[in-house]
Amino acid sequence: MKFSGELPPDQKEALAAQIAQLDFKKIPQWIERYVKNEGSIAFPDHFDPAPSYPPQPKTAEQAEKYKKAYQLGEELIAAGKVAGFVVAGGQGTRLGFDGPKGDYPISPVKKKTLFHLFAENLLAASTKYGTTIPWYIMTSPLNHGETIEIFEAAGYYGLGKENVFIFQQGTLPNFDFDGNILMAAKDAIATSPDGHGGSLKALYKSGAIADMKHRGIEYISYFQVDNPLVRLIDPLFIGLHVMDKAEMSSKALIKADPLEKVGNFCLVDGKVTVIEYSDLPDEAAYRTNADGSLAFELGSIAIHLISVSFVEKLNEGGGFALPIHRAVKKIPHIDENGNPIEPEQPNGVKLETFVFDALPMAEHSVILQTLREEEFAPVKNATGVDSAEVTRQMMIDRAAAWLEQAGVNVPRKPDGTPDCVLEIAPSFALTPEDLKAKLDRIPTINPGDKIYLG
Ligand code: UD2
Repeated sequence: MKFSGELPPDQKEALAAQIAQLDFKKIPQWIERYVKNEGSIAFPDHFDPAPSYPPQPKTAEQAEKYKKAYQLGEELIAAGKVAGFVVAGGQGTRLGFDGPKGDYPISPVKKKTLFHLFAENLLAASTKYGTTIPWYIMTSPLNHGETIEIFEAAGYYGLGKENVFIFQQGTLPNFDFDGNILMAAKDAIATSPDGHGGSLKALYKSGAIADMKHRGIEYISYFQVDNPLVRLIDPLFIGLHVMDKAEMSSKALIKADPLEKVGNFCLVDGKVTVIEYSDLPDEAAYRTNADGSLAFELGSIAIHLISVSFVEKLNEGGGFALPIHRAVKKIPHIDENGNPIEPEQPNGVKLETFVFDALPMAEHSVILQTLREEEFAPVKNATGVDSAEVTRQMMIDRAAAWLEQAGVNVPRKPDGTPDCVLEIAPSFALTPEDLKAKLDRIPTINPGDKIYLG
């Protein structure tokens, strides 16, 4: 407030409004616990591996359940009870891409953006099931305006503006290590998005939940903006979630190695809980079962199904708060004389919440395993692991596998990778089964070909 005397009335007002948003009840505790100290989440005394459904049924009984679940899922989709929801408020710093990550061109042949692919996916599922699947998009002050511009320019990718609901998540103030709130400018507090956990509040506060209820939506298909392989609308997942009366469910992968940087699905006091890779003790990470598999083998890939009633229950019940996680960061700010500082070393703490921390608040929760090559290829880094190059190759690999399952010959190099560039548009096929129905439209694929099926 030191500079407020120098500010013109409108800026003074804007600053006052920002200050009024601060949670003065909680801030002193946060400063003590997470800013001045490293105090992380209370770690459970005892935790076990969480049970899950395998990608394919293992017994006749399970096969029967999967069949029923799939049918139920399809009925619920067709009845218009399912919406898509992407969290896209992150900064995407690691990718080094200037703009909202959803605008990153990713598809192997047509270079369609992530947003474009998700939109096509929802449009194709809407057509397949004879319904309208609306899309909810969470942004943050870092990218809200740009995201709207992208959707406007793209004509909402054919979904219809009325079926796309874009809203902003909340923010939390940034602190220096002494617990002072940093100022971004004389008229603005330094803040950052409150993490993807903020979605559970923002869905409610923004009116998205009210909009869903108005449309008759009961289930929210939650996914991250960085994963173009995600099966956005999955009848089996939806059906299992509903049959098991779950409130919030998750998809999981068998981890590639004990220390893979994904959250671990555990059971704490009978509740599904995600323990971050950085918090899982090495002993647990490396523990194996009698058959040699990892005891804690299920990694979280941030794909969830969330019941609308669960989000309502959390928000209406009062007292709903997710645990706070701290991140030490370089935070640009102004100093006490108003001079801008661009720190070269981490100089403060940002706070955020994670959506999976809501899992233990759910009465019931289902975990469905999926396969990495089918459903998980996040674009996170400019090069190397989880880079766009790796994601594109995984998109080609999955297309090749689907084509081969449909009986199409795909040329392969001596090392087994496809000797062609392939892209299957969601409008052409959402599943390998969809491809089988379109064999007459698939050309012969020769080595070196670039094939787009759309
Ligand atoms: C997340 C998970 C990790 C694993 C991985 C899969 C955490 C802490 N870890 O890792 O366990 O599942 O994803 O890819 O979540 N976002 C917002 N608002 C925010 C912050 C993030 O919308 O304030 C969105 C962001 O746009 C992105 C998603 O959340 O779609 C994940 O964010 P991230 O890239 O920071 O997550 P990451 O890679 O740390």
